[in-house]
Amino acid sequence: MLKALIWDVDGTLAETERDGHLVAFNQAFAAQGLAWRWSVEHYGVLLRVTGGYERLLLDMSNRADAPPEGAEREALARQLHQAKNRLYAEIVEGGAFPLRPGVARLIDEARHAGIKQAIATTTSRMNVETLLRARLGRGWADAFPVVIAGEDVSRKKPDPQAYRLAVQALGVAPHEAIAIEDSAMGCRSACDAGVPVVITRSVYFAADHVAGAIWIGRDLDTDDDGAPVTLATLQGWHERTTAARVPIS
Ligand code: XBP
Ligand code: MG
Repeated sequence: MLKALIWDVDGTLAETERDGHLVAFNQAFAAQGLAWRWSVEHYGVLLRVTGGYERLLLDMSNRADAPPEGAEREALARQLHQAKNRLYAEIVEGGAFPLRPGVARLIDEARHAGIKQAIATTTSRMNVETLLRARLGRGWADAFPVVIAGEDVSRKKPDPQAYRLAVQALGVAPHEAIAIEDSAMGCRSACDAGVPVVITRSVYFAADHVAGAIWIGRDLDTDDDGAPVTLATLQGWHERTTAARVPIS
């Protein structure tokens, strides 16, 4: 039986990467007096590394004008990352982008049906809170009693730690939940924790090869037959998957 939904944030709830984090990174570079600018394409390459701080370090490792590897580089990355998150909050609060199709409806439906919900993300906690408060209103935390964010794990996705912590905090078995993700790395994280995964493809991972998901779609608005993806749809996919795993004696 489906008891919980565990939501990824970036790319899944909204197109936060292209329309939020990328814009904010470039604003942070400008505010710091740096001539660095990341294009939409370059950011797509950097997204292979999860975590904004880690992404900054990766980019700096390929720049001749970055501080040398070590304490100075790390301090600059930390400073830029904090500035980026402040600027990201301004962009989100300015209403620049909406939740993706079907997301608000499913969150609401699950909430009213008593299905537990959690967040499992590599992004920073303040980014989650800002986005959910801005898009769902002050009562957002009633729908999400469990939030596992980047600061809560020692190993970010694709490591399964975030999903392991989420199911533990929800008090459900991994197979009693569904993870909703947009990327192959997120899918691997949930799958390795034993949580069945539904993929709603985001702009950056539209053509990614994703292994192990129970459903892969363009968004959560409609299923393969053009019908709305409802809680009942998720329950049907979940039942089919878990039934298939029961050994026939
Ligand atoms: C996506 C990420 C994050 C964001 C930026 O997380 O990898 O790093 O790009 O957020 P998910 P931070 O898809 O798991 O939500 O700068 O706070 O890391
Ligand atoms: Mg994501």
